[in-house]
Amino acid sequence: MPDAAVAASSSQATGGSTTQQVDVAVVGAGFAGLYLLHRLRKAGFTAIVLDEAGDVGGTWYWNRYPGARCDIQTIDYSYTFDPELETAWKWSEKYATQPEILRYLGFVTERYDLRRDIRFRTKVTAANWDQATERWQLATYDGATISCRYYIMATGCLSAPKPPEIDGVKDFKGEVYFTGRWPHEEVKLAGKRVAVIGTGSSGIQAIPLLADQAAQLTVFQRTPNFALPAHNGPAPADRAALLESDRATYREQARWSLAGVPWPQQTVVSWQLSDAERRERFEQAWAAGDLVYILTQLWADQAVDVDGNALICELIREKIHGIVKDPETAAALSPFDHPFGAKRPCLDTNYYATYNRPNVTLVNLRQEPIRQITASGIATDKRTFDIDVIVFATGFDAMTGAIMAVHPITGRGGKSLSDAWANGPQTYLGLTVADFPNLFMITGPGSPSVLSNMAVSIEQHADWVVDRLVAMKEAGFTTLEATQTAQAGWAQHMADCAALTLHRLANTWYTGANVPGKAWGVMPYTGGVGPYRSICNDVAGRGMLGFRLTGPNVAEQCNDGEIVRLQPDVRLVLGMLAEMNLPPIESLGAQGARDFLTEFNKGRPAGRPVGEVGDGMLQGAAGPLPYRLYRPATPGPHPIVVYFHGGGWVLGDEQSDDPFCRDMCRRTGMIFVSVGYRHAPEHRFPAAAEDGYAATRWIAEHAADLGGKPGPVTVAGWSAGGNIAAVTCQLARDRGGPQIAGQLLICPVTDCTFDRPSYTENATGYFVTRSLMYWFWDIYCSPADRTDPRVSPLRGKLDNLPQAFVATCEFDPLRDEGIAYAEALAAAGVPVEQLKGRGHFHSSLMMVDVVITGVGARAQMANALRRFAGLPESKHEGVGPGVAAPPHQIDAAAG
Ligand code: NA7
Repeated sequence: MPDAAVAASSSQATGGSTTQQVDVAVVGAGFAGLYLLHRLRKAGFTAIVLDEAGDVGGTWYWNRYPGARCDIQTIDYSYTFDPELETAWKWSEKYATQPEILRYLGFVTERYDLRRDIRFRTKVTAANWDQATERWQLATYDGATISCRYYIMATGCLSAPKPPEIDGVKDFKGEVYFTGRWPHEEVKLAGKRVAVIGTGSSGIQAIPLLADQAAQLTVFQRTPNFALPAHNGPAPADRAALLESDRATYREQARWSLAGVPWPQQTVVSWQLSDAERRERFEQAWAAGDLVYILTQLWADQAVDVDGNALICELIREKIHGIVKDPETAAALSPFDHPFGAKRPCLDTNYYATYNRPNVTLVNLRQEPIRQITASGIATDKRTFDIDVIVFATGFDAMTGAIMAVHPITGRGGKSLSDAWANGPQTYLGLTVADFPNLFMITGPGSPSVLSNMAVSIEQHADWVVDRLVAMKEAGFTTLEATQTAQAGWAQHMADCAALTLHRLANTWYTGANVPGKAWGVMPYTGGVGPYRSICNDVAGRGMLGFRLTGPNVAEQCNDGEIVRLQPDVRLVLGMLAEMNLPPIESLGAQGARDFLTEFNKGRPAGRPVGEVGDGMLQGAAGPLPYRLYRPATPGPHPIVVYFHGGGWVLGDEQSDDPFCRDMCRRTGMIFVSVGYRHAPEHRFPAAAEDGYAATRWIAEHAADLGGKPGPVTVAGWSAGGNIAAVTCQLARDRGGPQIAGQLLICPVTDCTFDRPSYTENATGYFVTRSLMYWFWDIYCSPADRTDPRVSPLRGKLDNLPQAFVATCEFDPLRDEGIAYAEALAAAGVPVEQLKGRGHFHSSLMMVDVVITGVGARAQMANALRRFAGLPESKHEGVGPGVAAPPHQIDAAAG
């Protein structure tokens, strides 16, 4: 039915009962549902909001337990769509209590006259897409039905409490409460023996207040959690002043930040700071009482690197031991099994100190699991506790629970959402699901949601959805549906993002691990609020990429594809480079380009410490050359890797790939000698190649003097350095040594033709451009010399060369010539392993601690080097993100 006709008859009789007809039905009257209703109405849609609760508030309607507060500062945890609303409401505390937040949502409801389109005490029980009318039919608990063009689930991420999964709950004769379904009337605990099961945010907020009231409080803890003091009070003056000074800018920065709160991105890495400096930063964060601050502002590697993270864990454990007097209790409260931030940390008020009270006991379920709940209390493996009241703070079936609570949701062709999500939620952008036309989720799985300030994420989603509905209406489309390609691409991008973080190392409700039988996977989008916003905008800007749109009088539109094919950190790096609007490197001249590279390298994180870094001179083909040597901290002598830096035979020096050399030195336990070979245009072909060969010979001859292991050396190089390494192997074979044990070629230049597809596909946009490569070639080598194997090793004789490991990157003009070289080596009988960096660009594998998704590839390259040198492989780190598959052996061609 066309929408105009629907609007004309808002209700229709069907089989004796009445079906309400609206453009849009929204489930949930919390933060999201209220704002959606406001926006939908303003955009001219008829809309209704349905909620099981008796009033507005969503999660804040249900979670009334003592101590319930938000744990994002309230000045950030607010609507921002209307500046007048912002000034009309004043929060009384840094972290508002549940009653105050509920009052705020009530205030918003009245201010925008929302109540008249909200149906309370209306539980939606089923939703069915009717292909014939292209409308959703919603069934409700009381029998009323709703027909809508668009169905939006604003059901919240933490609104379906999970059952306690403990035997005997029904036998208990005392009082039982769930934090997520706390009664409206006062719960009297004075004089009672109270048990709390669960020490997540809810338990940790409630426990100090329950301890105040109860005669005896026994806390049953399965997993200790990290909690930080909230230091609640008035909003901190500095944050409030920042907001007041320029509200619009503050809000805009929040929208583009990582977590939805405007804090800058931290750039200093932990190993650049002394113990004292790290402690100072930590103390400042502890005093700030702000989760987003401590999660993002200590050091840049805290959320992505196990070692950087462990430093924080240790400092927090120290705090716990400082507060809790009984050492055994302090130890039991100290988190041990997950990185800080991988499980939702908590903000508390007097939580740890509560365990110093005489009426509070902690039961460590890791040592004595609960056996069962009995009529009179709780029995563990070791003891029984007589209890009058049990408070379950056992959490939620997060992210998907409230969506799946409407059951069944049936999409195109009768497909049910529970079947579609049997192996975990599959979405496009966390907003839509393939095969479920016109269904939207607000902050659904696959969006930043619970890893962000929900207020910011909710507004972004609601705006995006309503803007799309308006655009569709204007263009005459009536249905919208994500494609399978787009959805699969999003799943890949989600996995790439998650692999960057430490969330994979914790069993939490983020991953579904808290619900028995639930599929495991990091459900929220971990790539950050700002990047996510730009992706959503990109989808719209690129003709609704990944969506199929249809309408009665318009041609179907489907601009299919994946919205992000780059690794997430590569996307950020390239985005930053694009924003810098740099002139093409080739326009700077050779010296200008060298200066640029020096400046550019100053901005990268300092490489990690190795045993020793020293400089020296070696003998090149036509005179002395500088080198830089990286020695492992382990006892030597170590096998030697001769390394050639990148830079198109024009740029760079023995120090310019410093972070990479350090990283590989640490990973391999081998000496890296980075060679400062001569550059063009001062020294054109074959100077660099001849230097490479001469330097390798010199290093092999002087291995013992360098503290290395005499015998065969290994060569490695990136880009033009990869070219030199490959050429060196050919020259060493033909000129009687030195002996080379193996060659690691990273994105190497191997040939002088530029007609392979990667040169066209990646001609621009990925930093190393086709035109830059032309420029390098022109400076280094005249056309007449280009087929010489000393610059185009692909044209050389390839048999009897050392075993090789060839790494290439997907978005690199040099990709295909690297692959061609690997294949040609294999065809010549050389053992070759190939690694194809999916979603990576030419510099990815060099950008240590920046392109973190390159870590898996670096681990594999390091193992290859160790193998070449006859060392045992170090512990395999698994297939890192951005690596299509474990490197595969190319079978040597028969004969
Ligand atoms: P959480 O964070 O999921 O915490 C639930 C707690 O309950 C957690 O400590 C669980 O231990 C514990 N739990 C769950 N089931 C059991 C059983 N069967 N036995 C013992 N202990 C159990 O939920 P919250 O309500 O506290 O917080 C949810 C979010 O709301 C919070 O992160 C904020 O974002 C707001 P486990 O860790 O699983 O071992």
